[in-house]
Amino acid sequence: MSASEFLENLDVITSLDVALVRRIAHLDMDAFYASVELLRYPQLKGLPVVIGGSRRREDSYWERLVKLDPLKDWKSAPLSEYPLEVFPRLKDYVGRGVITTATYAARHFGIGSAMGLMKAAALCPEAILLPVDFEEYRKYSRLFKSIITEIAPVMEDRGVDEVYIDFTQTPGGQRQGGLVLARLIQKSIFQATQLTCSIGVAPNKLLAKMASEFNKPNGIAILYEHEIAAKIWPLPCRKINGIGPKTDEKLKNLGISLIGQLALFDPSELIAHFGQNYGRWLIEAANGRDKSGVVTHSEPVSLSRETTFERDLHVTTDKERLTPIFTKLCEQVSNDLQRKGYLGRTVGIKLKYDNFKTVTRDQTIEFPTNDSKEIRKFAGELLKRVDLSKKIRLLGVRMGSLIKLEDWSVAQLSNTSDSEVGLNRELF
Ligand code: DCP
Ligand code: MG
Repeated sequence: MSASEFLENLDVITSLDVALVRRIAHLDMDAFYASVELLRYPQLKGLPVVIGGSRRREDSYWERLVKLDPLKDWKSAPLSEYPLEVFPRLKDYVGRGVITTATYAARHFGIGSAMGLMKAAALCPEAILLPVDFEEYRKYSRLFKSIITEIAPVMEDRGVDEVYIDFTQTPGGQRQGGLVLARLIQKSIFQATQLTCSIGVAPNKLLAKMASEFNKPNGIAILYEHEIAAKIWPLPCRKINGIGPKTDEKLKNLGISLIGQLALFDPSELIAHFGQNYGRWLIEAANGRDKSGVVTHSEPVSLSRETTFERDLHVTTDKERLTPIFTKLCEQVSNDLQRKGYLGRTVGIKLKYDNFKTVTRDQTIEFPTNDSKEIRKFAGELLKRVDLSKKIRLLGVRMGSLIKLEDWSVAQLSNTSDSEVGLNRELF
């Protein structure tokens, strides 16, 4: 190649990255439900606030507001003008509700997700309690995700407030380990929603998920492969996404509490305890290795509905209360399936007894369904397979082995014989 030809091609040559390093980001919104609530009640910023208990009702504060100032037209007043006195406090809560999330100010008191509201009240009685408003959270969830995909299109949706993003081929994704792109995304989300998030960028999803917690809230952490020993190994095993409380307990019994200890543990012993698949995965994970890709489109595996009762119920003495609850759960699952366009082939039930022990039962049915009566029938059969002598505090219904309605129609059609299909074609 001549010098002039070389110069002409220089643009092409420099734009070809010799070897793109795999860079994956995990983004997680900060105190998500609480932060969305604070958008409408900015007067609560900096205060301990927890979200949970009941669902939001438009008029829930009016009575108190009118008492406070009967002359003011509260219905047309902006929510940001509601005085602090009208918001309910944790100390006044009675019931079994749990916390979905808490502001960072409330977390300083030891309050966190999944904690009972009454337990939290003992830790911070003056904390403000706001009801949940899933519709609003879903709205902001869609909004922040759409902002991300405008900038970085390879995104995996992991639920209401978290996503994985493949930075590898995205402009800015390689610069400073992904810092440049992470900053741009963080800033763009804030500009559009006033919400903050935290981002971890690492060689894979497993490490990125851990890194996104490093500088929470409103932080970015960049992790390189050569830092695994220094930054990942000192962390407790539970920090690995995929190690739950039961595995953690078993690992502790083997004298393993930190990821580094797990990484250096005898692999054959781990496999002996946890089986081939999970044992090998534990070793890979502890060494920060994860090949899983960023999946841009995914289907739900199952759909379920469950409810915790205000007081524990007994199947025989509380039959009149339980039966409609059970039927309603089946109807809700059926509605969810229909709305999302799925049929399910596995019907499941879940019961939590008054001693908190949980049991599940399921059965695979011949023809997939989304019909509430059928689901009710099969779920009812499953109830006969569990111990109903004890009181229960939670009941749930689940449909698994989902298939898309249109896939099932196609499968049905291709299962029919040629002559029938031919006949159908002629008829239509
Ligand atoms: N959530 C819930 N029940 C739980 C945990 C979480 O309903 N046991 C809901 C409320 C959270 C949202 O899911 O706002 C996201 O969960 P996170 O674990 O990401 O928690 P947050 O976003 O609230 O806080 P963080 O800043 O720690 O991410
Ligand atoms: Mg979050």
